[in-house]
Amino acid sequence: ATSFGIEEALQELGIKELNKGTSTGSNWFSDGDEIASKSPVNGELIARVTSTSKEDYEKVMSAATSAFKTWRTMPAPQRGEIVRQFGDKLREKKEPLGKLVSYEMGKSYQEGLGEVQEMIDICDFAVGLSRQLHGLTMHSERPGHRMYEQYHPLGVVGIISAFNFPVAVWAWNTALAWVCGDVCVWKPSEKTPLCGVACQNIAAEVFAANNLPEGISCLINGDYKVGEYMTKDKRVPLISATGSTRMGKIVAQEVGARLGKSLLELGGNNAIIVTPDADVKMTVIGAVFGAVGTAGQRCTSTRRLIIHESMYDKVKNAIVDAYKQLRIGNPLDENNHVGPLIDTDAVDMYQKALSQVVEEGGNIIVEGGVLSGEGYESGCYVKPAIAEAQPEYKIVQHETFAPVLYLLKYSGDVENAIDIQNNVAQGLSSAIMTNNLREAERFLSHAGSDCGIANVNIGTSGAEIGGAFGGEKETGGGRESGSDAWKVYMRRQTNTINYTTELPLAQGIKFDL
Ligand code: UN1
Repeated sequence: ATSFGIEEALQELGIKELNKGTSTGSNWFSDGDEIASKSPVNGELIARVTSTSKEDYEKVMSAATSAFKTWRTMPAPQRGEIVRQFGDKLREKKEPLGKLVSYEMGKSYQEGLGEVQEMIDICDFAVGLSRQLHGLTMHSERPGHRMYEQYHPLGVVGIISAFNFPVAVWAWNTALAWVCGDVCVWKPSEKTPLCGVACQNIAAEVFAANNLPEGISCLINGDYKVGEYMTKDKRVPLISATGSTRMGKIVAQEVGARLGKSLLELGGNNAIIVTPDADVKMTVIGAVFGAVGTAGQRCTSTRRLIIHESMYDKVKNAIVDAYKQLRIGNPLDENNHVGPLIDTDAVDMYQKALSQVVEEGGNIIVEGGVLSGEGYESGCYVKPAIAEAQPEYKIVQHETFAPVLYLLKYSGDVENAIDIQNNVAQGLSSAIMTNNLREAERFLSHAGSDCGIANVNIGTSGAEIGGAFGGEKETGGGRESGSDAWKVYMRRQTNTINYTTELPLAQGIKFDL
């Protein structure tokens, strides 16, 4: 861990050998078992973090609920000012934090920096938003009455995030929730706890400098059992959860059972449709980055290419050629394109997917495999693979969080491709490569893509923060980040005010006393 400036980065982020939550110095409490964070880059132990017991959780909740009382009464633009300062701190810490993301999670350093950039961008967005938490006014049907609506803070927002975007997804949620007047309790993935601690340290510094109460930002650590404290807790009106569909179904049921709100951002099975009018060069860039970027571990990763038969061989050859250029290795070394998978369990799932596609009749055209030897000691490095398959194969219908790309062929009209693309359980991201206006518009029409994200001449991954992010069907239906996604973090209230001396009833009802 002495190379690539990791030691310096850890030091700058306040990461110690054992990171222990206490009530002083940083806004988290935890005294439970230790979680070891091992880097998939080289298999080395980076540091340890204490997990949150039920008792610690109660301390966290009382810090959060009492902080809410102060925070909710602060004018939203002043809350925006705190988020502005947080964004500035992230600018200062961009390099060490990007490095930690890369080292703990395994994505390339460039992508680690990109993730911190998303955090900075959402802070800027939230600062502007802090002056735009608008409700509507409407005309009352009664004389001398005024009607309007306002948005009030919701309370404690629980955030459960995944390993693959260990810092950005928290920021999308927390930056918006903060300007909305909420306080947040965050459970990062137990696979990337140090990213959580680093962000918590940065946030704690900003809150302390502004004499704000402990508890606006809280951290809890552990596996799903710790997440369950929140999902079952009535004091948490909103749970925002990012992760697998399997996890999302459990969270939705637990939160739904108490009629809480959940914002779910779950699995994808994202496809790019390649039409007869596609620009092949652009298709290759979009598809290859989409399939192998972050080692295929984005929820927006490209899993399926649906290629028109007239273009099939051309596109296939171009992509196979592009895969030959890929350099797999240490993600901190900027010469490499593809880093490791998160852990050896992920490697197993990758291998199972490759054997399953063959069992189902698929044809592997770019061989996969686990790399070994110098530089690959962690056992987490795999070769991006490509298989020719059929849309209905079980494995093609399934989201495998690894760099496995399926080539599917369609013939005839673009409608046939849209059918294939929609005919999966998930509905996150989708794309079409075409220069044909009619095809593009059909893809975007009511009868087109059923996903939350639909792109033209862009791949499936790499969405900007300004749009609402999320998807339909088993992706969970939630929207995070830009547009009006902030509304889920607030409660809406309709207000009617009578400024007369009469009390007329609505709907013209007569009730004479
Ligand atoms: C995720 O994989 O959970 O659109 C989020 C993208 C990124 C976010 C992905 N901006 O690929």
